[in-house]
Order: sequence, then C-alpha cells, then structure tokens
Amino acid sequence: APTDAPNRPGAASPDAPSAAQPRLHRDAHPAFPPVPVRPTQVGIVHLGIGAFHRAHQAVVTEDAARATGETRWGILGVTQRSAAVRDQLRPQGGVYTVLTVGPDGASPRVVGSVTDVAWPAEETPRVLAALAAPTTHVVTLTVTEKGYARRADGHLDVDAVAGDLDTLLREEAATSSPGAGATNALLPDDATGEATGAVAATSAVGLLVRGLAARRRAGGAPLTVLSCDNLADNGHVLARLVGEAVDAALPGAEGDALRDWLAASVTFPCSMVDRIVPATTPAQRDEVESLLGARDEGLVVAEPFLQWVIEDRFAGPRPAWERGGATLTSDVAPYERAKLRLLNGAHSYLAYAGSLAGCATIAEAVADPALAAGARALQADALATLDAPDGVDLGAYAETLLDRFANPATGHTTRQVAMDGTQKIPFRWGATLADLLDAHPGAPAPRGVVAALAAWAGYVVAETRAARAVDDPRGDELRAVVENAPDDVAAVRALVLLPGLLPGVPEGRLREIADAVVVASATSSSTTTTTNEE
Ligand code: CS2
Repeated sequence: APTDAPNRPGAASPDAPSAAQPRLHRDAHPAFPPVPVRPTQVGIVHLGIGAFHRAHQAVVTEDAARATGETRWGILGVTQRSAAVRDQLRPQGGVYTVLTVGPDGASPRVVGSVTDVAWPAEETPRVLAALAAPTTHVVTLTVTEKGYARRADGHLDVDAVAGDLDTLLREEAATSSPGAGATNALLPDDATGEATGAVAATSAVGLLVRGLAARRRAGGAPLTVLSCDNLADNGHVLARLVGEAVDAALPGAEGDALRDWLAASVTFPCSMVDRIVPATTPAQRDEVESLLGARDEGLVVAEPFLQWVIEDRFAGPRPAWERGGATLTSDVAPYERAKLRLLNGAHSYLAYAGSLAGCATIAEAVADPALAAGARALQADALATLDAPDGVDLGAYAETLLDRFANPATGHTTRQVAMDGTQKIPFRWGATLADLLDAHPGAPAPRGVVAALAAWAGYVVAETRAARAVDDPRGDELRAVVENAPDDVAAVRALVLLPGLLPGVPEGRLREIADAVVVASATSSSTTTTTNEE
C-alpha cells in the first residue's frame, strides 16, 4: 500500500496514528468512498456521542436525509466524559464508518451526518450557542442510565449537578434585565457580567438545563428534547429531572420565566432505541483499514438489526426520520417496556450468569443451554407483564432476541453489558417483578427474575472477593455491602435489599424476594455444571 499519498486528508494531524493508509475524511479522496450526504447546517445537537449514537440515530438521520434531500439536519455531537470521540472524529470532518457484522459477513458504510464533536470541558460556550440557535430544532441524548444523575429514589441528585446549577443561576442573573435586582442579590459580587458559558459544564443534565435557559434568553424558539436511553418513560423522566434542576437552581420567582417557557415551548417525547453496538476493538479498526483503504479512528461496529420508535410529540420541525426507517407513534410505552424487559433484561442476565460461568462474550453465554434457559425463564416472567404493541407477537420477538445475542461477530462482551447494574436492573428486572407481585399477590417469587438477581448478586460478590472493582456508579457502596456482610449469604441478601434496586416492590415483599434469591444462589452455585431447566 502507498505510504504517503500527497494531500491525503488528516495526514498532518497529530491525532493520526502511524497508519499506512490515509485518514478517512469528509472531503473526497480517491482512496475511500464519498460521503453520501453533506449537511449544510446543524439541526440536531446530540448529547453523549458514543458508539451507540453513531450506529443508530446518526444512521437513521442520514438515511432520512438521503430520502428527502434535506441538508439542514447535521448533528453536532457532544462528548461528555472525555475528548476521545472529538479527537477521533474532528480530524475526519465528523465522518466515520459503521461496520455491520452479521451472519452474512461484514459490510462497511461511511456516515456523514455528524458535522463535528465538541467537548464541554473546553467548548461549553459553543455547545450552549448550538443549543440556543434557532436553526437547532432537536436535542437527542444517549448519556446512559447513569448520565441522568438520578438518586436511588429516582429524583435528581442535586449534588451531582450542583456546579452546573450554580452556574445556571449566575448565567440567568448576569443576563437578566437591569430591573432584576432581587435576583442579583442572591449572587456573589463577581457574578454579574460573567459571560454565558465561561464555566465549563460538568454534567449532561446541567449542560442541557443551561442550554435550555440560554435558548430562552436568546429568543426562545421551540425545541424538542428526545431521550434515546434505555430508561422506561425516558422522555417523562428527563422532563421531570429538568424541572427539578430548574427548581433547585432557581427556586423562586426568578425561575418562573424559564418554567413557563419550558411548559409552552419544549417537548420531551419518549423513544425506544435498539441496536447491539459493542465497544470497537483495535483489531476491528485494523480490519476496516484494509477493507476501506483508509484509517478510521471513529469506527463503530454493530449488528444488522436497527429499530427506533419515537413518540410523535415535537415542538417544532424534525427530520423525516420515518423515511430513514424509524417508527413514529403516539405511544412508545408498549415497545419500550417490551424491549427493556425482554431484550435488556435477558442481556443483563446473560452478562452476569455468563461472567460467573466464565463466558467472555454474550454469544458464548447464550450458547450455553443452561444460561439460554435462564434467559427464557426471565423472558417468560416478563412476557406475563407485557401488552404487545400493535401487530407484534411478543413470544416470537423474545426468541429473535436470543438469535441476535448469538451473533458471534459483534464480540459483545459480558463485561460491557454487566456495567452499571444498579442503574439498569430497576428497568430491566425490577419493573417485571413489581408488576408480577402486583398482579398476583399470593404467588411465589417469580423464578426467572429471582435467578437473574441471584446472578447479579453472585457476580458482585465474586468480583469483590477477587478484589476487582464492580464497574458501577454505586460500586463503592456495593463493595462495602459485600465486605461488611458476615458471609456470602448475608451479602447476597443485602445486595437484593439495596435501596432503589427494585423500585415499586412493596417493602414487605422485598425480604421474601431476598430469601428466594439466597435459595436460588445456593442452588445455582451447587449445580452450575448441570441444567437449570425444570
Ligand atoms: C445492553 C444494551 O449494555 C447493555 O446494557 O443491554 O446496550 C443493548 O445492547 C442495547 O440496548 C440494544 O439495543
């Protein structure tokens, strides 16, 4: 391969690795495919541009743009955690490849709907300006469950976003009309005159609320804020958290204008997103480099399946996402619940039970008959709680999910899915459990959910005993629970009783569930080599 093509895009970038190939770029180059659509403006700001967004909403957005010819729906990605994604994509003009891997092999596709990526630690003013711009009509979010800064009781963890709320108060006061003396009296002396955005945002919710406030101050064009995270009722949850943030920062009359504007001009539709998108590995980057003839540091890998169901409740214009394959509907809840409880629920079970059985990937886990049976038992519990969306056979749907998990090409690891259990379990298993207990008050504890909880608790105990930190925002608390318990049985019981893990399960029944999990743990650890099937 040529090692030094003249004018190769990205060649001068310090971010370019020691690649033999030119760096993928938006600008045309003989070495790689042209970008299909070139957005001419930013219409969407996306908070949390990880691999998932790039393989999901950004693809549907581009497909819609291809179908309609509209170029006003470019995406400004915002990466909260680190500059990594910005440093991958900026030298490429925002362009990256999605490598779809399925039973029929792998196919790369270049996606150009992301125009740039900003990192708030260095670029908060730019992000706030984009959120405030009248040409921006939609804010989408994939910030993961923990990105919503919820406490165990589901309300906003005000401490976690305190820095941004403090800045919001200053920004509102600094730009308020000269008559607003009462507001300014709340502030330290140095606050007035501070430029909006001068203080870097430190949380997703804080950044969003500051952006919303900046938008109102800039004229208040309507905006749609669309959560694309795996939370039940994600839009309603986000609307409530935004409201709680505004109330915490601006509790008195000084917050009324913002509250009124939010109620009148901003909507928070719900959505269900689905595509299995594992973390990209260096080996996959090398593979695509030879497939594509260009080096792509922003590569993402995904399964062929993609589904996006969106509540059609927009405050203003939106991309014609239905032309890109999305479903627009008046009620997302049946899709969302089915997906969370059947797909994500089984996924999490396979992650914990699979890790305990020594499986590195989800595909390996679901290939184990005992673990597949455990996933089906959990799905059976969930199926008893679900209403099917129109025209959907949920039993068949549940079975196709196991087929998707069995795709070995994604290399999706049990470790990745096991992350953040305390944030996921409430939606994935807790809701099933709460509904079952409510519908059948006298019935014994449901077997599938109990086995899943046993797998999670067993995983937390095993990791802690092996001196490995559990990757979870409540990881320290989990470690303390295990270390403070006199023995493993007590640790399992205490883990199941962790506040916030199983919301909606009546206090009186939690102990009974914990007892059943202890029994299931004892049984499964003595029979891991045999089958769990009845
Ligand atoms: C997974 C999800 O990591 C996880 O917790 O369950 O990311 C899952 O792959 C997606 O929700 C599939 O749509």
